[in-house]
Amino acid sequence: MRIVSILALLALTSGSATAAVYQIGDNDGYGAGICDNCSHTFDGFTADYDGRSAAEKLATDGAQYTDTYSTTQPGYSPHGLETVATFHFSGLGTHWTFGKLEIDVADFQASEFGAVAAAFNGISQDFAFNDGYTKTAIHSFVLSDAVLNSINATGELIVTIDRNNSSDFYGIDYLRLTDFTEPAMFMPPITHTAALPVPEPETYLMLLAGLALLSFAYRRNLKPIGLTA
Ligand SMILES: [Ca+2]
Ligand SMILES: [Ca+2]
Ligand SMILES: [Ca+2]
Repeated sequence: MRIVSILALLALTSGSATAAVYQIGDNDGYGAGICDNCSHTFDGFTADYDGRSAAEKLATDGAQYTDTYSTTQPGYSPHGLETVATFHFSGLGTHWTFGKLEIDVADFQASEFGAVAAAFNGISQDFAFNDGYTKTAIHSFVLSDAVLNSINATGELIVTIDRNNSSDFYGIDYLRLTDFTEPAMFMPPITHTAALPVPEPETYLMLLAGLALLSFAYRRNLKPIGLTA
């Protein structure tokens, strides 16, 4: 009950702030319906795989880099000679105090083929994933203060994934940026503390009987003050 009261208070004091979600790519499983955190069906011999919708091919926000394999790898990619995938989130406003970027990828093998050089608004990020060949995975980044400051300064988040120092084959299904401006969103998941056990009727009766016996024994042993034997 106390937790509910705290949540209600937060809801009242948080005004109309709401969390916003910005997404590039439509999470359609690389256009092939491949589930999250499982295995893909691409191989190195058909590496120009292209599962983009017409809208994704025409996009300028970076969706044109989703659903392709291997993304921006010259000679094996539908992107020609491009070596850098750029994802452009715009219209983000200037109020960011917390943010999370989720990216759904396939087949990252950084240790085996070299890590890509990734950056958020030019600030380097660790993309050295080793999910393994044929594996899809969703990775999340909590945005650093430097990245948040850069978003607040520009209203944008530009994600770049540069593969010039990597020969890794990989794919990208979607990127999802979430703006947690709602104070209640910062609260950790509610954990319910165990309630004191409620005695069952039989236990309760036994407890009462025990108390009565104790009371009787106490009265028997009680001697009036001032009397001596
Ligand atoms: Ca798609
Ligand atoms: Ca997916
Ligand atoms: Ca790979």
